[in-house]
Amino acid sequence: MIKVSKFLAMSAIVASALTMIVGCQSKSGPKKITIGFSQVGAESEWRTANTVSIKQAATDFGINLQFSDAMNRQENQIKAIRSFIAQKVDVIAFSPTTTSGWETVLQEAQRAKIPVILLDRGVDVKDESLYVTLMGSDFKVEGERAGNWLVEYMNSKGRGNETINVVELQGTVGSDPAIQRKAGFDEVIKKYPNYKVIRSQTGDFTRALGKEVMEAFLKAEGKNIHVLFAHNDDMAIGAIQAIEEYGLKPGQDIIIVSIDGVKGAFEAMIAGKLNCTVECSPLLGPQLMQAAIDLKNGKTLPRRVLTEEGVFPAEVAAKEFPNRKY
Ligand code: GZL
Repeated sequence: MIKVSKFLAMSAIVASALTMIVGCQSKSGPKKITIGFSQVGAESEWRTANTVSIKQAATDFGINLQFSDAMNRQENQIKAIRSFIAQKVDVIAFSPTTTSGWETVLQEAQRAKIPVILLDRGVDVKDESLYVTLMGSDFKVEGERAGNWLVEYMNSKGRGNETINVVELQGTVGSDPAIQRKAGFDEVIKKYPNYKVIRSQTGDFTRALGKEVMEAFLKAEGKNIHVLFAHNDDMAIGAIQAIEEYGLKPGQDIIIVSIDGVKGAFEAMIAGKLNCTVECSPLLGPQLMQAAIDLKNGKTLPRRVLTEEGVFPAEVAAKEFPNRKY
């Protein structure tokens, strides 16, 4: 015979368990997936468009997004990832500021059994099980495309055998795109002994620093500069201002090729101040959200999800501009 007090205690336990189960289901259906995302910062038009894509996709897919802006500092990203672990989010995703220094915090995420998705940029880790997938562009191919476009363009202008002095505005030091874009561009032009990178320095992917470094290049080299290769459009746009203030014509006296394909680049090409932009799409939000849902449904993700991209020379800029989504 169960005593009344014991029966009441057991029913209280059952009732609270049922409340918890019902609570987990919540009133509006199954529990929402929560993604913790650490963004690099807001350094460029590309990055802004990438953030918009991620936030909009979270809304469209019904995902609870915990978004953190690292202001271009790795230590802020590490702090954010630790906070996502403490919050027990379902998935951690981030675009790493730089390629190195991630093992410790990614091991903490692995121990917490939280899957990690790399969006946009990659990392250098020995243990590749520390992340589930890398979704984004092939930056080395982008660098090769910039180099190949330049060689073909100069040949088309009858300048293929001239001495071609190139100045290079590199992206953020140690970042995946800066390392890979430089490698891809160098691989192409090393086949042509008349092409030489005479100055190369980081502009940190920003317009302001791109302008400042281009001013220094012009001061040192002046009309000895034939070409500017910028790792992103924002630095190219900053450099265009420096070239004009120096008294030269960007796009004519100095041929300019850059990467990203943002609206500002198309406007500069239509104005005749930029000669080519190599596309690098920031519109990665929907595929990130779908990947998180697939992970939670137990699906296996491919280790690498590449973005299909094109090359846009100035000749097509006006026609293409209305189609641009970022
Ligand atoms: C590339 C991305 C780069 C862009 C820059 O995928 O990581 O960072 O090229 C941005 O504009 O700052």
